[in-house]
Amino acid sequence: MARELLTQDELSELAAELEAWDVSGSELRRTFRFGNFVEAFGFMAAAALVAEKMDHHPNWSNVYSTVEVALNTHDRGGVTELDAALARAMDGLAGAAG
Ligand code: H2B
Repeated sequence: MARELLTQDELSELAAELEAWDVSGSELRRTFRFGNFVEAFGFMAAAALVAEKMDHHPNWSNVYSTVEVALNTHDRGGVTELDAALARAMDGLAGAAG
């Protein structure tokens, strides 16, 4: 099920798939770097719509052109397939940036 914690094997597979993400802890972490604030905020606005549709929301912060993201499933206390799906969506939205 999407809301079950991923196993160590599944996390290893995910680490190989999501090259730009740090999969080592109890959350998926990535720093996105854009050309300027408007691009960073545009990414956040687009990602927010995806997250709301999924009913699965990122922990993130923004400083000018940088967006730091940490994904986990709060009510499971770790990483589930929902986090993987949101990470993939964010990678798609960021395009070549990062
Ligand atoms: N987002 C994340 N990242 N983890 C959750 O456990 C979570 C969420 N729970 N978004 C959702 C909302 C829950 O609070 C609502 C009621 O479905």
